[in-house]
Amino acid sequence: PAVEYELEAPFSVEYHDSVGSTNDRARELATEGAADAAVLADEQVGGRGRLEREWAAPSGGVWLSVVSRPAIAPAKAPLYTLAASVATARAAREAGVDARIKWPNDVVVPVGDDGDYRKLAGILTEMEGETDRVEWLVVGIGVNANIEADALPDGATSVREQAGDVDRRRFVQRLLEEFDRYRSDLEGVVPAWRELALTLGQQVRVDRRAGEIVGEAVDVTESGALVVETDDGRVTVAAGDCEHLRPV
Ligand code: BTX
Repeated sequence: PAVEYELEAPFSVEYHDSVGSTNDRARELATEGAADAAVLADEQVGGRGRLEREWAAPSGGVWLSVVSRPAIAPAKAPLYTLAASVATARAAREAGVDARIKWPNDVVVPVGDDGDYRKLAGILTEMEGETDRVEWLVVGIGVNANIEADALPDGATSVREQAGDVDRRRFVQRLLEEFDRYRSDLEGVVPAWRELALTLGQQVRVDRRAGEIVGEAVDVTESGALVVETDDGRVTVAAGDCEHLRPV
Protein backbone atom coordinates (compact mmCIF):
# COMPACT_ATOMS: atom_id res chain seq x y z
CA PRO A 1 0.00 0.00 0.00
CA ALA A 2 0.95 3.66 -0.45
CA VAL A 3 0.93 4.16 3.30
CA GLU A 4 1.73 1.73 6.07
CA TYR A 5 -1.22 2.08 8.40
CA GLU A 6 -0.15 -0.08 11.33
CA LEU A 7 -2.36 1.60 13.90
CA GLU A 8 -2.81 0.95 17.59
CA ALA A 9 -6.11 2.76 17.45
CA PRO A 10 -9.11 1.27 19.26
CA PHE A 11 -10.60 0.42 15.88
CA SER A 12 -9.96 -2.30 13.35
CA VAL A 13 -8.84 -0.37 10.30
CA GLU A 14 -9.41 -1.56 6.75
CA TYR A 15 -7.04 0.13 4.31
CA HIS A 16 -7.53 0.84 0.59
CA ASP A 17 -5.15 2.47 -1.88
CA SER A 18 -8.20 3.57 -3.83
CA VAL A 19 -11.92 3.26 -3.13
CA GLY A 20 -15.17 4.90 -4.29
CA SER A 21 -16.12 6.40 -0.94
CA THR A 22 -14.90 5.25 2.47
CA ASN A 23 -18.36 6.16 3.81
CA ASP A 24 -19.98 3.72 1.38
CA ARG A 25 -17.57 0.94 2.40
CA ALA A 26 -18.12 1.75 6.10
CA ARG A 27 -21.90 1.64 5.57
CA GLU A 28 -21.51 -1.88 4.16
CA LEU A 29 -19.48 -2.92 7.21
CA ALA A 30 -22.06 -1.32 9.52
CA THR A 31 -24.88 -3.16 7.79
CA GLU A 32 -22.95 -6.41 8.27
CA GLY A 33 -22.86 -5.67 12.01
CA ALA A 34 -19.37 -4.18 12.43
CA ALA A 35 -18.64 -2.09 15.51
CA ASP A 36 -15.61 0.10 16.11
CA ALA A 37 -14.41 -0.40 12.57
CA ALA A 38 -12.71 2.18 10.38
CA VAL A 39 -12.04 2.42 6.66
CA LEU A 40 -9.11 4.44 5.39
CA ALA A 41 -8.04 5.25 1.83
CA ASP A 42 -5.22 7.07 0.09
CA GLU A 43 -7.57 8.13 -2.70
CA GLN A 44 -11.34 8.18 -3.27
CA VAL A 45 -12.84 8.32 -6.74
CA GLY A 46 -16.41 8.93 -5.56
CA GLY A 47 -15.96 11.05 -2.42
CA ARG A 48 -19.19 12.60 -1.13
CA GLY A 49 -19.98 15.73 0.83
CA ARG A 50 -23.28 16.82 2.36
CA LEU A 51 -26.42 17.27 0.25
CA GLU A 52 -25.02 15.19 -2.62
CA ARG A 53 -22.08 17.52 -3.16
CA GLU A 54 -18.82 16.10 -4.49
CA TRP A 55 -15.76 15.81 -2.31
CA ALA A 56 -12.40 15.89 -4.10
CA ALA A 57 -10.19 13.18 -2.61
CA PRO A 58 -6.93 12.74 -4.53
CA SER A 59 -4.01 10.56 -3.44
CA GLY A 60 -2.17 11.91 -0.38
CA GLY A 61 -5.19 12.72 1.76
CA VAL A 62 -6.66 11.19 4.87
CA TRP A 63 -10.01 9.76 3.80
CA LEU A 64 -11.41 7.99 6.80
CA SER A 65 -14.78 6.64 7.95
CA VAL A 66 -15.55 5.27 11.40
CA VAL A 67 -18.43 2.96 12.36
CA SER A 68 -19.96 3.32 15.83
CA ARG A 69 -22.97 1.68 17.45
CA PRO A 70 -23.71 4.08 20.30
CA ALA A 71 -26.68 3.79 22.66
CA ILE A 72 -27.88 7.31 21.89
CA ALA A 73 -30.94 9.00 20.44
CA PRO A 74 -30.60 10.23 16.82
CA ALA A 75 -30.94 13.80 18.11
CA LYS A 76 -27.50 13.41 19.69
CA ALA A 77 -25.82 12.21 16.49
CA PRO A 78 -24.64 15.73 15.54
CA LEU A 79 -22.37 15.56 18.60
CA TYR A 80 -20.42 12.88 16.72
CA THR A 81 -19.83 15.36 13.91
CA LEU A 82 -18.63 17.97 16.41
CA ALA A 83 -16.43 15.35 18.14
CA ALA A 84 -14.85 14.45 14.80
CA SER A 85 -14.22 18.11 14.02
CA VAL A 86 -12.55 18.62 17.42
CA ALA A 87 -10.40 15.50 16.89
CA THR A 88 -9.44 16.59 13.36
CA ALA A 89 -8.65 20.17 14.38
CA ARG A 90 -6.48 18.95 17.26
CA ALA A 91 -4.54 16.52 15.07
CA ALA A 92 -4.03 19.30 12.50
CA ARG A 93 -2.90 21.76 15.17
CA GLU A 94 -0.33 19.23 16.39
CA ALA A 95 0.90 19.10 12.78
CA GLY A 96 1.46 22.87 12.89
CA VAL A 97 -1.72 24.07 11.17
CA ASP A 98 -3.84 26.90 12.63
CA ALA A 99 -6.99 24.78 12.36
CA ARG A 100 -10.35 26.04 13.63
CA ILE A 101 -13.86 24.68 13.39
CA LYS A 102 -16.64 26.11 11.27
CA TRP A 103 -20.11 24.93 12.24
CA PRO A 104 -21.52 22.45 11.38
CA ASN A 105 -18.97 20.19 9.70
CA ASP A 106 -15.81 21.89 8.47
CA VAL A 107 -12.29 22.31 9.76
CA VAL A 108 -10.82 25.48 8.32
CA VAL A 109 -7.79 27.74 8.43
CA PRO A 110 -8.65 31.41 9.04
CA VAL A 111 -7.44 33.97 6.48
CA GLY A 112 -7.21 37.53 7.82
CA ASP A 113 -9.47 38.87 10.55
CA ASP A 114 -12.79 39.24 8.75
CA GLY A 115 -14.00 35.66 9.19
CA ASP A 116 -12.66 34.41 5.85
CA TYR A 117 -11.15 30.92 5.75
CA ARG A 118 -9.90 28.03 3.61
CA LYS A 119 -11.29 24.56 4.02
CA LEU A 120 -8.87 21.93 5.31
CA ALA A 121 -11.26 19.11 6.19
CA GLY A 122 -14.92 18.12 6.17
CA ILE A 123 -17.08 15.67 8.09
CA LEU A 124 -20.01 13.67 6.74
CA THR A 125 -22.06 11.80 9.36
CA GLU A 126 -24.63 9.25 8.23
CA MET A 127 -26.81 6.97 10.34
CA GLU A 128 -29.39 4.24 10.44
CA GLY A 129 -31.87 3.71 13.23
CA GLU A 130 -35.25 4.25 14.82
CA THR A 131 -36.64 7.55 16.06
CA ASP A 132 -35.49 6.87 19.63
CA ARG A 133 -32.33 4.84 19.05
CA VAL A 134 -29.37 4.90 16.68
CA GLU A 135 -28.47 1.54 15.18
CA TRP A 136 -25.18 2.63 13.65
CA LEU A 137 -23.36 5.82 12.78
CA VAL A 138 -20.75 6.32 10.09
CA VAL A 139 -18.62 9.40 10.61
CA GLY A 140 -16.66 10.27 7.47
CA ILE A 141 -13.66 12.52 7.88
CA GLY A 142 -11.81 13.95 4.90
CA VAL A 143 -8.55 15.81 5.51
CA ASN A 144 -6.50 17.45 2.77
CA ALA A 145 -3.19 16.20 4.10
CA ASN A 146 -0.22 15.73 1.77
CA ILE A 147 -1.80 17.32 -1.30
CA GLU A 148 -0.88 20.33 -3.44
CA ALA A 149 -3.48 23.06 -2.98
CA ASP A 150 -3.88 23.45 -6.74
CA ALA A 151 -5.10 19.84 -6.96
CA LEU A 152 -8.04 20.89 -4.77
CA PRO A 153 -11.15 23.03 -5.41
CA ASP A 154 -11.05 26.81 -4.94
CA GLY A 155 -11.25 27.77 -1.30
CA ALA A 156 -9.46 24.63 -0.11
CA THR A 157 -6.12 24.32 1.64
CA SER A 158 -4.01 21.38 2.78
CA VAL A 159 -1.69 20.44 5.60
CA ARG A 160 1.11 20.43 2.99
CA GLU A 161 0.35 24.04 2.01
CA GLN A 162 0.05 25.22 5.62
CA ALA A 163 2.81 23.34 7.41
CA GLY A 164 4.46 20.79 5.12
CA ASP A 165 3.76 17.09 4.86
CA VAL A 166 2.56 15.15 7.87
CA ASP A 167 3.16 11.54 8.92
CA ARG A 168 -0.30 10.26 8.07
CA ARG A 169 0.00 7.22 10.31
CA ARG A 170 0.61 9.41 13.33
CA PHE A 171 -2.03 11.91 12.24
CA VAL A 172 -4.72 9.23 11.94
CA GLN A 173 -3.67 7.63 15.21
CA ARG A 174 -4.07 10.95 17.06
CA LEU A 175 -7.32 11.75 15.30
CA LEU A 176 -8.84 8.36 16.19
CA GLU A 177 -7.65 8.57 19.80
CA GLU A 178 -9.26 11.98 20.26
CA PHE A 179 -12.43 10.91 18.48
CA ASP A 180 -12.70 7.79 20.64
CA ARG A 181 -12.21 9.83 23.78
CA TYR A 182 -15.10 12.17 22.96
CA ARG A 183 -17.32 9.30 21.81
CA SER A 184 -17.26 8.11 25.40
CA ASP A 185 -17.56 11.64 26.85
CA LEU A 186 -20.32 13.25 24.80
CA GLU A 187 -20.90 15.88 27.47
CA GLY A 188 -17.33 17.05 26.97
CA VAL A 189 -17.79 17.61 23.24
CA VAL A 190 -19.46 21.03 23.24
CA PRO A 191 -17.01 22.62 25.72
CA ALA A 192 -14.07 21.30 23.66
CA TRP A 193 -15.74 22.46 20.45
CA ARG A 194 -16.27 26.01 21.77
CA GLU A 195 -12.52 26.39 22.37
CA LEU A 196 -11.73 25.80 18.70
CA ALA A 197 -14.81 27.33 17.07
CA LEU A 198 -14.30 30.00 14.44
CA THR A 199 -18.06 30.50 14.04
CA LEU A 200 -18.91 31.72 17.56
CA GLY A 201 -19.13 35.49 17.82
CA GLN A 202 -19.34 35.87 14.03
CA GLN A 203 -22.10 37.58 12.10
CA VAL A 204 -23.36 34.82 9.84
CA ARG A 205 -25.85 34.19 7.09
CA VAL A 206 -27.46 30.75 7.27
CA ASP A 207 -29.33 29.28 4.32
CA ARG A 208 -31.90 26.90 5.75
CA ARG A 209 -34.64 24.86 4.19
CA ALA A 210 -36.98 27.10 6.19
CA GLY A 211 -35.41 30.25 4.74
CA GLU A 212 -32.40 32.45 5.31
CA ILE A 213 -31.45 34.08 8.61
CA VAL A 214 -28.75 36.59 9.51
CA GLY A 215 -27.37 37.30 12.95
CA GLU A 216 -24.63 36.62 15.46
CA ALA A 217 -23.71 32.98 16.12
CA VAL A 218 -23.75 32.94 19.92
CA ASP A 219 -23.51 29.29 20.96
CA VAL A 220 -24.28 25.66 20.22
CA THR A 221 -26.86 23.67 22.18
CA GLU A 222 -26.15 20.44 24.05
CA SER A 223 -27.14 18.52 20.93
CA GLY A 224 -24.92 20.54 18.61
CA ALA A 225 -27.44 22.94 17.05
CA LEU A 226 -26.32 26.54 16.37
CA VAL A 227 -27.96 29.42 18.23
CA VAL A 228 -28.16 32.62 16.17
CA GLU A 229 -29.18 35.97 17.66
CA THR A 230 -31.24 37.71 14.98
CA ASP A 231 -33.17 41.00 15.00
CA ASP A 232 -36.29 38.90 15.64
CA GLY A 233 -34.82 36.95 18.54
CA ARG A 234 -32.85 33.73 18.97
CA VAL A 235 -33.11 31.05 16.32
CA THR A 236 -31.77 27.51 16.76
CA VAL A 237 -30.53 25.81 13.59
CA ALA A 238 -30.00 22.04 13.48
CA ALA A 239 -27.06 20.88 11.34
CA GLY A 240 -29.44 18.93 9.11
CA ASP A 241 -31.38 22.13 8.32
CA CYS A 242 -28.29 24.13 7.34
CA GLU A 243 -27.48 24.25 3.64
CA HIS A 244 -24.81 26.96 3.83
CA LEU A 245 -23.33 29.11 6.53
CA ARG A 246 -21.05 32.03 5.75
CA PRO A 247 -19.70 34.98 7.65
CA VAL A 248 -21.11 38.38 6.61
P1 BTX B 1 -19.75 19.71 2.33
O1 BTX B 1 -20.99 19.40 1.57
O2 BTX B 1 -19.82 20.57 3.53
O3 BTX B 1 -18.67 20.35 1.39
C1 BTX B 1 -18.58 20.00 0.02
C2 BTX B 1 -18.05 21.20 -0.74
O4 BTX B 1 -16.70 21.46 -0.36
C3 BTX B 1 -18.01 20.96 -2.23
O5 BTX B 1 -19.20 21.39 -2.84
C4 BTX B 1 -16.82 21.80 -2.68
O6 BTX B 1 -17.21 23.16 -2.83
C5 BTX B 1 -15.90 21.77 -1.49
N1 BTX B 1 -14.88 20.72 -1.59
C6 BTX B 1 -14.90 19.56 -2.30
N2 BTX B 1 -13.80 18.84 -2.07
C7 BTX B 1 -13.05 19.54 -1.19
C8 BTX B 1 -11.79 19.32 -0.57
N3 BTX B 1 -11.07 18.21 -0.76
N4 BTX B 1 -11.33 20.28 0.27
C9 BTX B 1 -12.03 21.40 0.51
N5 BTX B 1 -13.21 21.67 -0.04
C10 BTX B 1 -13.73 20.75 -0.89
C11 BTX B 1 -18.05 18.20 3.55
O7 BTX B 1 -19.15 18.30 2.71
C12 BTX B 1 -17.94 16.77 4.04
C13 BTX B 1 -16.89 15.99 3.29
C14 BTX B 1 -16.66 14.62 3.87
C15 BTX B 1 -15.61 13.86 3.10
C16 BTX B 1 -15.26 12.55 3.74
S1 BTX B 1 -13.84 11.83 3.04
C17 BTX B 1 -14.15 10.35 3.87
C18 BTX B 1 -15.65 10.14 3.76
N6 BTX B 1 -15.99 9.50 2.51
C19 BTX B 1 -16.77 10.28 1.74
O8 BTX B 1 -17.21 9.97 0.61
N7 BTX B 1 -17.00 11.45 2.37
C20 BTX B 1 -16.35 11.49 3.67
